[in-house]
Amino acid sequence: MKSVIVGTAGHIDHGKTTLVKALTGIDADRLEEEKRRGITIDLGFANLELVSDSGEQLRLGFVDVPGHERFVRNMLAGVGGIDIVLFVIAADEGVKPQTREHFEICRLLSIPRGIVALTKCDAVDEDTLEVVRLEIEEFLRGSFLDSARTPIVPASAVRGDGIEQLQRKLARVASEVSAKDSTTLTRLPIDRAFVMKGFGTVVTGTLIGGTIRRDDELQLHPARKRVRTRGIQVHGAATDQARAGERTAINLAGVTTEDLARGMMLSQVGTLEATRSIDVRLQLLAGAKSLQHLTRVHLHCFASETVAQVRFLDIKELQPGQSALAQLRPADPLVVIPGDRFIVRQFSPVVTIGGGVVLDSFPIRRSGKGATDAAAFLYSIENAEPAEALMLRVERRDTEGLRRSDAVKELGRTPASVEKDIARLLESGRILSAGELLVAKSAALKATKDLLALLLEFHKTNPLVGGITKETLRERLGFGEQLFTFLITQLTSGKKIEVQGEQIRLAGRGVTMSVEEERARKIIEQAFSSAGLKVPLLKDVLASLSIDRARSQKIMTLLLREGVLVKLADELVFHRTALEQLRHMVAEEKSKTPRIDVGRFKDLAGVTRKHAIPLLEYLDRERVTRRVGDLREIL
Ligand SMILES: Nc1nc2c(ncn2[C@@H]2O[C@H](COP(=O)(O)OP(=O)(O)OP(=O)(O)O)[C@@H](O)[C@H]2O)c(=O)[nH]1
Ligand SMILES: [Mg+2]
Repeated sequence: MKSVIVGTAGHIDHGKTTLVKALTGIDADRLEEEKRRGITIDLGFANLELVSDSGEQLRLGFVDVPGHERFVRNMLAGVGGIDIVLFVIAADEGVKPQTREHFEICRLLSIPRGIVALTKCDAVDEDTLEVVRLEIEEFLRGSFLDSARTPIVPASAVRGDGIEQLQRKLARVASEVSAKDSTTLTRLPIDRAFVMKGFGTVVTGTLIGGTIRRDDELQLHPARKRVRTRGIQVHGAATDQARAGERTAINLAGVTTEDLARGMMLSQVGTLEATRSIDVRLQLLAGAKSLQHLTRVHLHCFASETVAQVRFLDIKELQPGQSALAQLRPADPLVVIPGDRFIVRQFSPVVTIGGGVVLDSFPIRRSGKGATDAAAFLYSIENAEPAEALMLRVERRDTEGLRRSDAVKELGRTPASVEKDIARLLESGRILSAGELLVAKSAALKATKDLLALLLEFHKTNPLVGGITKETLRERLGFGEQLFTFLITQLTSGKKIEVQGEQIRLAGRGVTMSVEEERARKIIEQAFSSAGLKVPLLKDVLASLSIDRARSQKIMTLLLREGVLVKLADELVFHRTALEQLRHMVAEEKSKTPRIDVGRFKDLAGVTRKHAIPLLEYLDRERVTRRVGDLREIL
């Protein structure tokens, strides 16, 4: 069955609640205070099942809103998820201030369709009714409620006029609007939270996307809490699942009402996140004052309400009736996805001044020139098709790449549907997949070029070094682990580079050694590493080799450049591990005595005086020790 949400709108006392009751039989004023004062204060709910002319079964959920100007914020909490507005204007009063304000709100929220009910027609004569009808037609001309597609239905709750006709028109419009999609990401903006005797914690809201089933785990935002769906009611009846477009009540486990409030959001686990900066297109109403950069406003999105600062991207001030790109910085984090609509109200006095559409709920940090790039990105993403929007988001990350989970979070779409677009872009070769990371082909090519250029440069300046270590190369390029590993794997299999242990070199470059030379290198290294600090003479080690002097010199130079061996004096060479151990030993000695003399050092290191002096001088240079007269202070 198709489910559609109908919201009332209109000035105070124009007969919204009375009309909902006449249509559904349900009194949506549920608070004692509402009944006593005869006005609506907070949202009320009702439901009705209808059959369209073509036989389609329709389930209408009604959200009845207050008309009082002081309760517009409550009206805003309910109007966010509606598909059809039942726009109520009393025949005896015509267009009044909240008729205008509610109309602007519905227009800014881009509510697709509506029906105009001209209520209290029993209170006026035929001529007056006709005059009011003309006034309303004039007021709505050219808008989404233009009389060409939106019927104006005269009604009287007292006499019962127009009620059946309204039901028929509602059924027609409801069958024409596109239903909310229950295959999208699940989101339930919470508009009420309370304890129900015998059940526990219950929240209600209009399910604006996806499906919720019994026993589902859901994420509560912005509290970052996991909750479980213990029971579900749709339109007051228990059910196993709620689908997008349904007024939904959920009995939650794992949370108490203290943790809950209107404006919070339930979503599918592990997909969405609340954000503190949102890039938007902001539209200012023609009747508003111009809006300055950095002004604070009240921001309403679905059931949430917070204060936010407005930062324009490419202008200083927004003129009435104009729109511009802006970044909103809400005081409280909220969950929004591209395409979501919002309303802004002046900070004080509080009146509706505009609204707009979310373009990017996770903008990339920027300053200075970056602001222009951000504006360019938003202009291009504003009207992009879904797959193209993904492409633009991958591109803007350049060599940093976009993680798949971030793509889901940024696009606000299900992992499955994002994967479909990823598959298409991968197939067309426009993006590459490096594990979790998506990188634009152009960025990957640039990264490859940079990597090869850096390697070439390295070989030129280090002719005697076999290659650069992986970590050094990655750090110099500033690439993330995943992209780097991906490029190295690609370039290795493409025989552009060679990897040996931790070293990378351009194919065919670097220092190449014969088998004999390799063996000699190992012998030298081994001789010094096993000797510890009691090192042999360099000339003795070299003499033991089966290769000539020129070649052994080359190997020595290599070992010294790579830092495997360290030369402290002409014939005095140590292995780096021996020196590292010495440093530790000396550092530990500090706990026993802050200063040592040469004698103590000789004992400690187990070396002769001949070696002790160069070693101590080395430690001085390395700032492990400092010479103080005949002693060494351990630093
Ligand atoms: N004569 C007449 N009176 C009506 C009609 N509809 C509503 N009323 C009366 O108008 C008053 C206000 O009606 P409500 O339905 O509470 O108006 P509302 O638009 O819901 O008001 P708020 O929710 O406070 O904005 C009540 O006294 C109703 O009895 C109608 O068709 N004819
Ligand atoms: Mg009411």
